[in-house]
Amino acid sequence: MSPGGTTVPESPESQSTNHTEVLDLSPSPEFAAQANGQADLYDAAAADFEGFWADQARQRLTWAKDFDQTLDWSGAPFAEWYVGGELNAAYNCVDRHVEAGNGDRVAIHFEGEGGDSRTITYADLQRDVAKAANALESLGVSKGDRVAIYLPMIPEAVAAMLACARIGAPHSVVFGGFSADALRTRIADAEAKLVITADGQFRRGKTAPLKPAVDAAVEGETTVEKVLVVQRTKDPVDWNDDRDVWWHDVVDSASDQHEAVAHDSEHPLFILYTSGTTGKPKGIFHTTAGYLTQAAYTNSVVHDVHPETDVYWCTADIGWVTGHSYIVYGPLANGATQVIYEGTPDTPHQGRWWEVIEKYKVSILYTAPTAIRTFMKWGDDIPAKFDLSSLRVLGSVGEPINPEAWLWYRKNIGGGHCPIVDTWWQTETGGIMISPLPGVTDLEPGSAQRPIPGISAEILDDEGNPLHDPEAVGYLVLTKPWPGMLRGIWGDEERYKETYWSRFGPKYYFAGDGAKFDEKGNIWLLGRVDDVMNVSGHRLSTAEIESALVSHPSVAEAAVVGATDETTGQAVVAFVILRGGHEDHGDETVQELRNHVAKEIGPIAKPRSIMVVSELPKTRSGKIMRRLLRDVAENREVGDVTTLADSSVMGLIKEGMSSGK
Ligand code: 6R9
Repeated sequence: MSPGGTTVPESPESQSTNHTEVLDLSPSPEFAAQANGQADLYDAAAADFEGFWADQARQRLTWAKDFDQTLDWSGAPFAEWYVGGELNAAYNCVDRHVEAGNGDRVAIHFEGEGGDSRTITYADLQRDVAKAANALESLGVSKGDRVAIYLPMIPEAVAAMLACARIGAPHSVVFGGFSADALRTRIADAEAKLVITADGQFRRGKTAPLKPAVDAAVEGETTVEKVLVVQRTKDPVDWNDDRDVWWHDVVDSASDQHEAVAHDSEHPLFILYTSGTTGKPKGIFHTTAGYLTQAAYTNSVVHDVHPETDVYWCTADIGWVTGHSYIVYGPLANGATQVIYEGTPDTPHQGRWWEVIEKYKVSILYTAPTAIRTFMKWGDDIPAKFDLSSLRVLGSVGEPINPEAWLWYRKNIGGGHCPIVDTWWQTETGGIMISPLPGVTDLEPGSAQRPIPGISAEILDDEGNPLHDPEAVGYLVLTKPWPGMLRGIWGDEERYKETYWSRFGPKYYFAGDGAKFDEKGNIWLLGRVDDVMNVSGHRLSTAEIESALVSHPSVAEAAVVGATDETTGQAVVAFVILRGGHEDHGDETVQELRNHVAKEIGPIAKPRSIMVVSELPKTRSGKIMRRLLRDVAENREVGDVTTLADSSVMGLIKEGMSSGK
């Protein structure tokens, strides 16, 4: 985060439209009456902050040993929540529901891309998790060991995560779309002892291999001792007898009885890598009790999950934090019934999601603006062919949802009546932080609105003064610790302090997002202020993609920016300088570099466009001025160039573009 040098994005014109004049966006009395989240929660949290969070933890979770202290902030910014307490996260997500007589309740309706499906009850899940935990222990995993998980969206991914949690072995889930190199770096940073993967996955009607990436990632010197492989596609795989073990050999034959020992409240639950401002991904780590409390609480009051009656579907991948908090830990802690879908939204047809909703009578849908904008593009007639009347709550996460997409979502998916919860949060926050409560809040399309009960936020100007004037754009900060907060960056205490708790001093958590209040006091999130992009709700760092580009033999220098994109929110646009002796072969060069990035990081990071340039705009201190490149990428008049070391550079770049070079 470049303090002082950050630019807060301007708020797009369209966001200011006042739609509430024409639409009634207050909760219906029927909805309000049955909602889990009631207005008195705000008062309770304001009156007694620690008491409020203590109640949430005790009411929502089952403890093996009660805690003595709700919050210890004496070592700030390192927090401890629920000090002295002990519990097991997997027991809370599975066993206790069976013990309460709900073993027959469906935990997971699994729907494969090709239409294969499996129904997993809580009793089934208990056996699956126990077996997996026994298998992991037989492979030498014990409390404190790290386990990397590189799996598609299949029920085994949930069982694997919960088995780790049960043992107390922090998991590090790596998104299945990441490359072997990305996986290798993450394995090395966490010093993972075991990797859980699959032979492959189904994508767009075809199989895509996963195991070769793991083979490459653990080749040579590695901390990994065993690779546990789920058979999903049955495609042939290379096999190392000393290292590789089939899931169906060791898990299926394991005992379905496994004792869930209690872990300390602050025992690490998982590490999840996310992009930072340098090329090195940050291992955000979360601990057990605080994280689980916040995941369960928010899933209840924000998504309004009623476990006895709702069918909930969060469309995120398990490799992102949304999949952790709102597929695995939150809904399962609450004993909810949910859908897990493996495939893409347009296979075998563009109505696939709506078909899934109709089939399972999904009542709560949680997805991302990028998906909604894609559906808008495909046309209203597609969802109109399906019965979506079971839906009663819609959610959005990952990036700002523009009012147009919000209104389309409400009308075409939500039947014109479902409340939409636009939920702002981060990998670091562990759970939802800013969002309407669906039974309480008068909705405002495009705004995440206000901190949920128990959470406090402010917007600061460059000097750290609170901004309350409507439309004044500043930086979002959180002003109090919260149970689900990250406990640090794995192995790097300094980076944790410096990244989150130094920009505005140690009292404020700096989120890295620009924000403003409107005249009604709603918070509008305006995108990242650092060098992190948000493509389809996925965080990518400019530095990481730049280093991938520069690792290609023909590239001397690269600068990457996120340009506004109608569908994906932002798109990766790269500017490269070729090395001497390497000619620009137009399309061919561009394609080669795009593929190179996909190979180095993953297809998600592939630049939408790459421009070959002769110079990059830099300040005198040599910092690339991405702001100016963003102007070019978004076809705008180039802004202030006075701090450039060489002010003619932008002219050269623009000229190169118009001549089609
Ligand atoms: C959960 C998740 C975090 C960043 C965050 C912000 C953006 C997420 C948003 C939103 C506006 C929302 N973001 N939700 N921006 N409105 N409702 O996405 O975590 O992958 O760590 O990304 O995503 O910029 O800082 P993560």
